[in-house]
Amino acid sequence: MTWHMAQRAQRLNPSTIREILKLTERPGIISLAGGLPAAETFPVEAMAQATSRVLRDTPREALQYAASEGYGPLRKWVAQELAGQGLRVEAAQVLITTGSQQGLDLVGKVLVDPGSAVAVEQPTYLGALQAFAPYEARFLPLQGDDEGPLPQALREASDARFAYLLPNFQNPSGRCIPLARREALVQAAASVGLPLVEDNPYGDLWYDEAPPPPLAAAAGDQAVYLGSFSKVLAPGLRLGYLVAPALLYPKLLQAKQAADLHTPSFNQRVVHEVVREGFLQQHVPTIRRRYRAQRDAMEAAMHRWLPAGCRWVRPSGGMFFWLTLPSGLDATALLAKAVDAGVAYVPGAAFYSADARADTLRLSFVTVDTVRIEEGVRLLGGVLAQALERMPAQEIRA
Ligand code: N5F
Repeated sequence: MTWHMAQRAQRLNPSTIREILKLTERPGIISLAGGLPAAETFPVEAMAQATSRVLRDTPREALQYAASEGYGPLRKWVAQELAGQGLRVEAAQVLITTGSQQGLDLVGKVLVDPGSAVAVEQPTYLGALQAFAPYEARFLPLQGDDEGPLPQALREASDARFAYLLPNFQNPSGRCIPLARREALVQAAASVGLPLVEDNPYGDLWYDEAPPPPLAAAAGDQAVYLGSFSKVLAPGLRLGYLVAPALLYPKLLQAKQAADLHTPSFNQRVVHEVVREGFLQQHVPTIRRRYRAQRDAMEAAMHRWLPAGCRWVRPSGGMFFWLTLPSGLDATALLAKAVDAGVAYVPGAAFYSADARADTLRLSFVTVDTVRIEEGVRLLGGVLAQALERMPAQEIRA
């Protein structure tokens, strides 16, 4: 007997992040790789209290199968929360998902045919590439600059089923799209009828000032918006949501029914119990303070330990530094040496849909404390310096 695999199975690829996470489970490795929130920020006490209230007050409902759309009061809470960011939506447009990663998969399932073009930033979130690829998307790289994709690039992508954009503290580059560029992008997309899929797991993690309103606030029915509880509460809950126009909602819902019937109702009720009386208003600022200090510690360490020729832009939010190495250095090739030295990162190449740049890498500043950030960056600096020494002089073009 032979198993004959579907065409799409060929396009299922291992996540570079998940593969590296396995390596980093080795004792002693300082992982600056996965975007793992600092475990110290997980609201263990609030979760414990909410869990016992849910089990005391609504145990049977919480443990039963439930609606695919999600827990009503949580959907309402999400709609109210988004209104505060300028995105006016009905609770009926909110679909609770099993992490925003599932939202990406559902979007691919409903919107992508084999060969459909999907416009993506360069670099972009590799988990989105991983989600869209099995539906046989053809990626259309969007040209951009320091402020994000160029409006003209969106106009030229009018054939695409949608443009996948990360306006706030992009994974991996850290870049935040300024207001004027957002307006120009929404206008450009509207002028050619290009729908937008906006992914925003990091919007609450700002360290200097709150980001401008989401694209979906101006784009209305032309956008699908994805959000997550992973970075403000805990990723192990696997709780996210999407907001979709009425035309798309039923299909996304049916795609979700086929995938998992519904997101765990127990988790939804516990999280609603945690957030419903404003817990995040106190909690999120504590995360911001912590991550701001960690970002600053990482930047100081980078100035201290990285060899000349390394470049980065300080992110004003999110979780990542995006590093460009002196050219000639290959971050993918150097990863094994870095792990041997005791530090892990994600090579930048994984974040490109085409023309991957080998001289880039992503460092998370949120996962480990400032002492280990300093040590991790020192180790990385050592690996890079050694690689530079071994390189013939003519190959270094910093
Ligand atoms: O809501 P959730 O937890 O499913 O988050 C998925 C997600 C969606 N969109 C963007 C832009 C994201 O950055 C993420 C989460 N990405 C992390 C990362 O490191 O890039 C988490 C990956 C951790 C892992 O694969 O274990």
